[in-house]
Order: sequence, then C-alpha cells, then structure tokens
Amino acid sequence: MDQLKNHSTLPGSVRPLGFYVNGSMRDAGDRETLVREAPGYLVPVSEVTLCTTSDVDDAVAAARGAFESGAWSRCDAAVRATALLRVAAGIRERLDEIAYWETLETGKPITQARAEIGDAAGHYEYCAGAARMLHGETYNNQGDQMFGVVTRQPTGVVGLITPWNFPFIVLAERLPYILASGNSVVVKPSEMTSTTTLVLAEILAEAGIPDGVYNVVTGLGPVVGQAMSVHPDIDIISFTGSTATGAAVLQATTSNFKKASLELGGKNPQIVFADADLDAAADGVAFGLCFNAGQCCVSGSRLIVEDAIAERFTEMVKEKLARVKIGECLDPDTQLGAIVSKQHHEKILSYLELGTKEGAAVALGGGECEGLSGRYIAPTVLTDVQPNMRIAQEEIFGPVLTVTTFGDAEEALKIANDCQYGLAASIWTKDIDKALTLMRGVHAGRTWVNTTIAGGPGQPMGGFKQSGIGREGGMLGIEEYTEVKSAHIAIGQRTNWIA
Ligand code: TXE
Repeated sequence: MDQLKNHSTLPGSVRPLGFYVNGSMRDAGDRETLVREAPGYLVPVSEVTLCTTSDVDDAVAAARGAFESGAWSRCDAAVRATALLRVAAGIRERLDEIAYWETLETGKPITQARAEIGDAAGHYEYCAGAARMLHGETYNNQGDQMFGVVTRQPTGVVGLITPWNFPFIVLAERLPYILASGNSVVVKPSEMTSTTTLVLAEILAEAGIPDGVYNVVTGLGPVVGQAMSVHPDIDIISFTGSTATGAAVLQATTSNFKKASLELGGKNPQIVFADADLDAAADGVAFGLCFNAGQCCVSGSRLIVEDAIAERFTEMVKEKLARVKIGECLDPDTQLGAIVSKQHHEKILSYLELGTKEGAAVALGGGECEGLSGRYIAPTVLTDVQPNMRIAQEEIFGPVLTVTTFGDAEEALKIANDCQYGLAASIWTKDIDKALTLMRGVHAGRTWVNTTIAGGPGQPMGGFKQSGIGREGGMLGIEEYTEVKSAHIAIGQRTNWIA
C-alpha cells in the first residue's frame, strides 16, 4: 500500500458507469455490476453495468429507429463530414481525460495512451473526408437503350464488439467508417475497459450525431455479445478479439445471415536478414514486442532471423530490451505497462513454463517483474525454438519473443507462413528484391518493411487465414459497411415481350 500513496493521480473513488441508449445515459439500476481494478495499481477504478439481453433489444430498437428516421442515414454527406470533424475536435479537447481512463483500465503507459487517442481523432478526420468521397459507379457502356448505375447505401444497424487491449483506437478504426455512410451502431466494449467508449457517447452527442445512432451496451460477452451476434435486427457484426470467440460469433451470425467483419489473433513474424540495418531492426523488434506489453494483435512475437547474424542480433535485441523502462503506467517515462487481468497474466506465465518444457532456453526475462504495484511481465526472449513448438505457433499475447533461424529467403517465408494466423508481418532488409518478394509472399493482411506497427488511417487492415475476415480502415473499411445496389435503367421505348 505504501507505493500507492505516491500515486496521487489515481482517482479518489470508483467511477460508476451506466450504459447509453437513444441519446441518454442509463444507470445500472438493479442490474449486476463489475468492479474494474487498474492492472497497473490493483486498485478499483470503475464499476461497469452488466446489461441484459433486453437492454440489447432496447439499444437495437433505438439504432433501427434512428436509421429509419433518415436523420443520419439519409442526410447530406457534408452534414456527416462536419459532425465527424467536430467529434475529432471533441476527442482532442478531452485527450488527457480519455488517455487517463484508458491507462487506468488497460494498464498501458500513459504516453502510449495519449498517442492512441490522438491517432483516434485522426480516424474521424479521415472519415469526414471519406464521407464526402463515397460514391457509386455508372455504366455508360450498355448501348443506346440501357444505362447502369451502382449505388452504395448504408447497410443499417451495425453491432460492434471491441476488445480490452485498445478500447478507444480499435473503436476509432471502425466507428467513423461505419458512421461515414450513415449506419447506426450498437457497441459492446470489453467489460474490463468500458469507460472511454461511454465518454465518446458524450462527444458524439455534442458533435450533433442524432440520438439513437450510437448506443453502448456494456457487460459480458456471452450475454451481451452473444445477444448481439444472434439479434435479428442487427445487419452486420464487427468483432475484434480472440479467434475462438470470433468463431462462436461467426456461427451465431448465421441466425439471420449477418455480414461479419472479424479481426482476430496473430502470431506475427519479424523477419530479419543479415543485410538489414541491424540497430534499427533490433529497436523495431523490441518495440514490436513491448508495445502494449505484447497484448497487441499485430505484436511481432516471432523473430525469424538469418543464421549468419542470429547470435549477434539476438544479443542486440536483448540489449535493447534490457533498457526498456518498465513501471508505473501513469509515469510518462514508462514504456512497458501492465498485464490486463490476473487470468491473462497467468496465461502468459503458463506459456513461459510450456516453453521450457518444449525445450526452449530463456535468454532474457522469463517471469514477473518484482517491486511494482501491479501485474507486470518482463520482456522475455526464448531461444532454441523450433517453428512447430506451441510457443512459436500460439498467440501468447505478452512480451514474449521466440527466436527461430533461417538459411535463405525461401526458408524464411516457409517458417513465417507455417502458422494458422496471418495478420501482420515485418521484413527487415536493405535488398529491395528480398523485401518485395517477402512482402508479396507472406500470409498477412498488413506488412511492414524496415519498420513495424506503423501507419495511419488511409490503408485497410485485416487478416488472412484464422486472423479474420474482411478489412477495416481506408475506403475499403467504409465500403464494408455499405450495401451495393445495381440499377438498370431503360432509355426510350422498351421492346414488348408479347407482340
Ligand atoms: O478475448 P475475447 P479475451 C486474444 C488474445 C487473448 C485472448 C483471450 O490471445 O489472450 O484473445 O482474450 C467479447 N459472443 N485477443 O478472452 O473473449 C468480450 O466481452 C460475443 C486478441 O478477452 O475474444 C470482448 O468484448 N462476444 C485480440 C470481446 O469479445 C463475446 C484482442 C473480446 O473478447 C463473447 C483481445 C461471445 N460469446 C484478445 N465472448 C485482438 N485481435 O487484438 C466474449 N465476447
């Protein structure tokens, strides 16, 4: 407890959270609640309402009502663009507050949270422009008597289920894209990290997004998330989370043949060639591993390094990792934050145990960090890893790097692709031929060359194989949430069928 006295910035009391339907914040009432402890400090900070399936029905009805009213779904794109720009401004105004709550509930370092909230605002700004650009196609090539038009229109009500690792930025990578074409939304944040999704409701309302367009139903996945996945009046589900839950969600969506967009797990390769700028690559590998304490779907957790430099490069990575600043999440110097929950912490530790059993050697770290007020795991490097070991195949979702070596580019690609996942990959080389060949060949929705976990709102993201279905972000990310309609328009007198 002594340590906590030093953190005067922790909230003085637990923040009660309601849920948000049709433009109003509703109290928990007699519903059950769940108290959330800050993973970095192990003190209670917020209390989330466990909504019921009937709350889901209310939220979906509000979303449908708003959609049918046309206030948002049929308004001029310029109106939507202006509102989305106001949302971005509102986020930037409240950046400190949002980042603070994001840090408390997730355990991520405050500087990282601040960067994420700023990036989130950028997505709303991008979508403000994109809303005005969204258009269909014309087919003026069908002869004198026919003209073709393809229109895009909002699909309807979107159910958005988000995870705990990036509550605000994952929402920002989807919500403005969904809103840009005029859809209505029901969001279910993770029960561990609901605050900032609710704060956003206030910002959207102030920005002029009509009541009912954005609704937030908090609570447990198997209750609220499941009810959304089977709901007959939700047209699309966008889910970000584990591959196992994603499979259950996908199965549930068949109840009314919803469209589904799923961003799931990853086991992302960092492929390092001997000709790379090794200092930059070592730094990138350290960053890609420690970002969000490895609790990141695009975390670069599999180092695949060329034989000739493997030993030297592993030492370089270890040297970088040993200098990562681990500590209090609210300290602006902290680079590596806490692990989100006790259950997840234990899962990571169990993988470390498994690694040793499978024959890997612990070259760095290998366990918890001592002397801190929350749950922290030290950056860990496991060597002597064979590509088929479970530690090299399964998503550990912590700061744990497996090291495997390769002889040539072909072997590097084989190791990288021999995995159920295909979310992201990073390639480090100064040879343009190798970079492009690997970029083309690797099974990954996102690839980085000579960098990692970089980029802004313009380009789509998503996964190959068991990393998901569909793409979020960019114009594709907006189009995912539209229905395409083909119209054939006769010109002049139609030739009668019956003479
Ligand atoms: O995820 P879940 P969990 C991976 C990561 C992690 C593992 C488990 O490997 O260790 O998943 O994490 C909601 N119907 N990722 O258990 O269960 C849930 O309430 C509908 C990767 O926390 O997938 C939350 O809002 N929804 C990942 C969301 O799904 C359900 C991010 C994600 O939770 C549901 C998070 C159900 N039956 C974890 N059950 C990434 N891709 O970044 C739960 N949910």
